[in-house]
Amino acid sequence: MAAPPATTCRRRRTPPLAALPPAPAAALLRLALLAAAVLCTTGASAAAGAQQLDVGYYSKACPAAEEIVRNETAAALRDSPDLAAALLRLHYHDCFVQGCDASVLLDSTPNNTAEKDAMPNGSLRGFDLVARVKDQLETACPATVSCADVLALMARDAVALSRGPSWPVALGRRDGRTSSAASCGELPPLRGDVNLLVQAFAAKGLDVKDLVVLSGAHTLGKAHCASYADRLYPSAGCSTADPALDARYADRLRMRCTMADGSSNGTSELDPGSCVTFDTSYYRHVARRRGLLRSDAYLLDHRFTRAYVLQAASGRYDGHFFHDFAVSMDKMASIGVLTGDQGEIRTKCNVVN
Ligand code: HEM
Ligand SMILES: *[C@@H]1O[C@H](CO)[C@@H](O)[C@H](O)[C@H]1NC(C)=O
Ligand SMILES: *[C@@H]1O[C@H](CO)[C@@H](O)[C@H](O)[C@H]1NC(C)=O
Ligand SMILES: *[C@@H]1O[C@H](CO)[C@@H](O)[C@H](O)[C@H]1NC(C)=O
Ligand SMILES: CC(=O)N[C@H]1CO[C@H](CO)[C@@H](O)[C@@H]1O
Repeated sequence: MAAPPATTCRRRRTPPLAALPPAPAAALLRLALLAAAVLCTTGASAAAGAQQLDVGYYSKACPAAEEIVRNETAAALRDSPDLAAALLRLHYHDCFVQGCDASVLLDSTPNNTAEKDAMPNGSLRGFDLVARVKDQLETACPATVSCADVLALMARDAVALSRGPSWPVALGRRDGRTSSAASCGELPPLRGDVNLLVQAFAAKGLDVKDLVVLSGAHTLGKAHCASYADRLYPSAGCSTADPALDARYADRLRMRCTMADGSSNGTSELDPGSCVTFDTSYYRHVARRRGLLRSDAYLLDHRFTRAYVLQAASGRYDGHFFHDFAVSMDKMASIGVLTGDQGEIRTKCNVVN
């Protein structure tokens, strides 16, 4: 019998099979995106009513902002590379629930249950690291850099530091003053079908390509048993284990996830063997019906997403995926942002001013 999937994310010393894109491609991509961003921002007009995000937003008020974020994030990931996944997921949850306004970071109050305490969204991690980075920014430039921008920058840096692409992040988001557990219903459903995923993304202005590309974020990190146990055991609505899951892989997962109700504490890597490296091996697992979550498996059920998965799984399109990911992240990072005199710049990310 095969060994159960590893519980800990180990950093790979050698590039995964057929994965790493040629470094020049990544460098070129950075240049091209940067050039595009510079063109766009110099062309942006301040005359328009709603203010735009801007790559150079802190260049005068806090020129060291990006370097501070990057340095702190790099130092943290050297000790705990698996925090990269946590940072990427925080930004995703922030943007899908009530816009990228750092509402995901707010604590509950006696009167209000915040997003972070919604179950079962409760496995979000990385709050302490975000708070440390924000403290450094407050020392350098008090009351200047929003928590929502910190999340966007840390997500980008987390991907880049995990050997993924990098891209310029447009800045100038402001922080919201509310956070509600109930709003977590805006997140794409874990169970349903691919059309529900497509709809959840469309509701945020993201298309089916963004869905399959951003799902590639599951190249990093782990999931708790509760998130996939219902695929392994016959359950209420279902008389067999999920037929969309490779049977031998399911056998291995059951060794870590022994309780049909998902109560075992085990976790499994979303991209086994490469869960701290940002690469296309996630798509190889999905293509072989070894996507861990139902939402990963659903990507094979739609003409476009299936074609994209199979193409990315071939290992010959890593540069394309990196480029696509940067583009889709930029779209996601502008969902429902507050700008201008909306919201506030929080001094502590977990409480409103
Ligand atoms: C398509 C809809 C999506 C669904 C249904 C979904 C669902 C989930 C679930 C259930 C987990 C495991 C949580 C746990 O058990 O601890 C997870 C983990 C994760 N998700 Fe997603 N997700 C989706 C899209 C995304 C997107 C768009 C991103 C980022 C761009 C993302 C980034 C991550 C990361 C990095 C992890 C690992 C977290 C960690 O290791 O702490 N996900 N996701
Ligand atoms: C970031 O780290 C580099 C290299 O260690 C260092 O030279 C630089 O001063 C740091 N920047 C900030 C703003 O801390
Ligand atoms: C809770 O609600 C009451 C009444 O609406 C309000 O006076 C109080 O300030 C609130 N407390 C907090 C911590 O928000
Ligand atoms: C799972 O973790 C919780 C909290 O850490 C602990 O109380 C519980 O005993 C653990 N359950 C098992 C089966 O190990
Ligand atoms: C992805 C996920 O688990 N979302 C849940 C977060 O919490 C809300 C409110 O409890 C649920 O409605 C979501 O399904």
